Amino acid sequence: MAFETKNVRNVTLLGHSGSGKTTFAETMLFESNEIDRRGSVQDGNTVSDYTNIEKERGNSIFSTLMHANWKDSKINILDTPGFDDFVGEVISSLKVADTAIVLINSAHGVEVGTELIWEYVEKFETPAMFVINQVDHDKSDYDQALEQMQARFGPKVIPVQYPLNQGLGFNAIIDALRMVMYEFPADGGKPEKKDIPAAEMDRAKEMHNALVEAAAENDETLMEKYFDQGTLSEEELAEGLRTAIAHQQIFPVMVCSSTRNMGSGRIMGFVNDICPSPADRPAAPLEGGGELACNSKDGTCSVFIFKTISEPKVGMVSYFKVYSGVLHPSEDLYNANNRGSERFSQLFIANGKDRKQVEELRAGDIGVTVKLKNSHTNNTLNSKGDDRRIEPMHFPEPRIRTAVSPPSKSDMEKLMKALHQIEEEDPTLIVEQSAVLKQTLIHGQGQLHLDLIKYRIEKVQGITMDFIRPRIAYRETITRMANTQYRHKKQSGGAGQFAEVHMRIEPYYDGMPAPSELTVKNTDIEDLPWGGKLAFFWCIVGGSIDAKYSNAIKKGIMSKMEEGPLTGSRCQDIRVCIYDGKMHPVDSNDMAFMLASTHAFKEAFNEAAPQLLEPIYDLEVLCADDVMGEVMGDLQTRRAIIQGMAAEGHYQKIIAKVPQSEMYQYSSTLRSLTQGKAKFTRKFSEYSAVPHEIQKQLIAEHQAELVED
Ligand SMILES: Nc1nc2c(ncn2[C@@H]2O[C@H](COP(=O)(O)OP(=O)(O)O)[C@@H](O)[C@H]2O)c(=O)[nH]1
Ligand SMILES: [Mg+2]
Repeated sequence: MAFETKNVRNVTLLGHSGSGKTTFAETMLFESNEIDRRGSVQDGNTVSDYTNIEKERGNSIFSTLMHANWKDSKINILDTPGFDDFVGEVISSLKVADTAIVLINSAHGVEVGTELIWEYVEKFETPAMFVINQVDHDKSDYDQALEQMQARFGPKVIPVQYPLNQGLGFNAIIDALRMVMYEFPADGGKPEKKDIPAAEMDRAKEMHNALVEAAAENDETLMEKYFDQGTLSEEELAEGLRTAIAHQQIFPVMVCSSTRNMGSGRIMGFVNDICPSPADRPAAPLEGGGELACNSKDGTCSVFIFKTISEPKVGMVSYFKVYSGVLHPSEDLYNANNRGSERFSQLFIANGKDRKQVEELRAGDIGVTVKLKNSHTNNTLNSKGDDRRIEPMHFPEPRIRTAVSPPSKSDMEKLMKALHQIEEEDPTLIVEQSAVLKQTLIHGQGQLHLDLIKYRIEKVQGITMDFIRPRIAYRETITRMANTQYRHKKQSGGAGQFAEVHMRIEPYYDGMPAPSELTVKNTDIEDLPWGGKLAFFWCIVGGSIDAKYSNAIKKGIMSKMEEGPLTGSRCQDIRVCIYDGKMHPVDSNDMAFMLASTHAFKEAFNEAAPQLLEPIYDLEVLCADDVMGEVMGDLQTRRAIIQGMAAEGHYQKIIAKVPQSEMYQYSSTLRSLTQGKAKFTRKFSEYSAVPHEIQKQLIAEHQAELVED
């Protein structure tokens, strides 16, 4: 049976690792009879964490699609991993979700992972609600969690429920929307509806009134009714909440114990009654302007692929959302990103690894297909005649990198193939074969992210892959002027070679005045492919060198600038003036002038107080107050320059400049220093001078390498 758009609910479960998302999903599937036995994260048998790697580690790494039928709705559930190493999975889930359900661990309150996720919820403008989970925990503190949520996410955070008796004895929830108490049997499941105990009535009423006000606040007719009647009917209240949630005017808070299976049914009921269907969301923006309303009746079919994963024996599995129209297995679709045609010959709905074939999927619904020929994440496929492209997802810049050393030359090809396959599935992984550094590098979101890629390569592909320290792309420049002349002369039988070049080199900067004492005939300011500039000035008067050799002379300089005199790194920001020289009517040629200028440049460079430059990154660390000292202490050992500190919510934000060479393994160090209570982003900022002692050491290392070669 296919679900109408208005009966589809797409929710994604978000939250700090360990808040209980996967367990909560399992509970929803059990309560809606999708499964007849509840697995647990400990036993490694949940529907959501179905891959071997997740079972082994005991937490989620990939987002998982599931669904639960509840009342009129098909609730599509995307469970996500909590670590920010896997933020790509959060982004793709938020792209297609219409409600974000943010889980809060009742014993911990707002955590770093909650903060991170909230940034994305705000960015995507996704309607959101909270579930305070684990209220059965002996350290559960609902009031404190709620207080932190309101402090951090604002007064739109409005409770719908609270636990009557949190802690080990938990078995009842007070519901201020329905004004009832749900009392659960010892093993959870379907609760009994009871009157709210007299002692709780004041608190429940106060909560109810706050809800009514929030629901009426943005709707004039409801507001009038509320003033007239002093209250709203359940249907009016629901109507007001529906609008308010869809427009992110309120973030309701529900309560649950996932392990005891207490509360998930009511939450699904709330999702069914109150949360937006895909048709209640703004039309999807299209690339290149325009938008696409979610409509199964009038629209032609458009489908967006938000995730792919390769499965042994099956090959590529593609997860998609139907943005418009109705998708049938018989129809040919056209990929608007690469113009290819595709047929979704089998349509599935999924509960983790279990897939069930369906005959159609309507606008708003989420499904799975296999064996697409040439369609990838972020592609849109349309019925013939349309070339709509849904605005693609954007993934964050990598935060860490490592070099990879393969065991043998013959395995290199296999390794690259495996890496590229993972790269295809995981848009936050970047594989780079760097000719400059002579290394294969992988860039990702954190140490855990990279470690898991290594694990997959080793376990699944059987290739051992070691991580080694990546080289640094240093740069070389000069700090003062130097003049030099070089004569290249060769007379070994046959034709001789002769060229003499006199050059001045000096540090170059934009807007630099013309050289004194020289007559500039021609200027050529070149943007170097690796950044920075070469200003090449031709200052020959009286024809001591024919202008036809200027190209060869410049080439000679460039060849040395590509492999700098100090450490073989690239040179930048240098002005070279060619002001004199000699040529020979027979023995001079391009080659001779090239060699002469290369040598002249190298000599001049070494006399011009050369300076190594290193890449500097802008680093932002967000950490809890109590680990601030550790984070700062560690930064001091990394030659960091602190730019600023500011409170953000109950976290501290540290902004610093840190040399790339000092960032190695920062991700894992930070995690262990702070027990996961910190996160960071980094971005390339600029090149700056390497301290003298380190420069000496780097030059010595380069010399030693040259000798070895
Ligand atoms: N006491 C208690 N523990 C829970 C509850 N929900 C989850 N847990 C436990 O918390 C841990 C993390 O749960 P998991 O579902 O993997 O969290 P996720 O990382 O958010 O997916 C597991 O040990 C669960 O058994 C709950 O409601 N109460
Ligand atoms: Mg999980």
